[in-house]
Amino acid sequence: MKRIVILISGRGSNMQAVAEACAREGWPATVAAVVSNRPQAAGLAWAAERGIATAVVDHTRFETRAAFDAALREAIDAFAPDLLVLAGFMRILGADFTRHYEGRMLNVHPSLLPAFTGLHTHRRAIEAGCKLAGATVHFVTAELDHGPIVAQAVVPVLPGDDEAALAGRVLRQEHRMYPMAVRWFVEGQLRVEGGVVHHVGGAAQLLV
Ligand code: NHR
Ligand code: GAR
Repeated sequence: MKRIVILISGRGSNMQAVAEACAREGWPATVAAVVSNRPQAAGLAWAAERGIATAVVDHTRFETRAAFDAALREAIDAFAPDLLVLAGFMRILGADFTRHYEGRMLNVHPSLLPAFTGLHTHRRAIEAGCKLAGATVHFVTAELDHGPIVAQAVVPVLPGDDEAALAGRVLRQEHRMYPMAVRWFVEGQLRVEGGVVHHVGGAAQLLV
């Protein structure tokens, strides 16, 4: 059984989607813990109610990013993860941290990378007049939102869309795509060659 640790900062709907798919589909994996940098993250209560271990490492209690990263790593490694899943986790991680989990840390980012790295992706896509938007699952590397791409999902940007409307449309696709991508990882179906991720069975890495 592969051990999954999920990092959240808030609502945790992607965490839920992954944890529910793992249980329902009988993956060779278990969600060992959910860890948040915010004590009030709603997703913590959801996990605790289901008997999933939780931990909080509150970034506001640390003087430096390096000290936070070190404490976070210690909390996570107590659960001996094979895979770290970032699900709406909102703190940029330093190179020591990302190196420690290189090749076993995934993130879902709400844009079609490499477009719109960073924050406020939906607003920026609307302001740029994009006709397509979407989300990307990628391996996490030191360079923010630049790791190898595992899967992408596309949605239309519709006339009259505001940030909330577009975010909701993208989020529904995240909830389909992220469990699929995490499952590929735990089943050992992913290969990274020259920065490009292939599914060994040739599964479609694009959701439309
Ligand atoms: N860290 C590294 N090194 N590489 C990545 O690819 C990362 C990462 C940490 C988080 C998620 C990411 C996203 O999907 C992620 C990918 C937070 C920020 C940010 O600016 C940017 C991107 C992502 C997450 N955070 C602010 C900070 O100063 C805080 C913002 C807040 O607390 O609301 O850390 O978009
Ligand atoms: C998701 O849309 C995710 O892609 C995005 O925040 C939302 C989290 O929702 N992530 C980021 O913006 C990371 N910077 P959730 O907490 O309900 O999964």
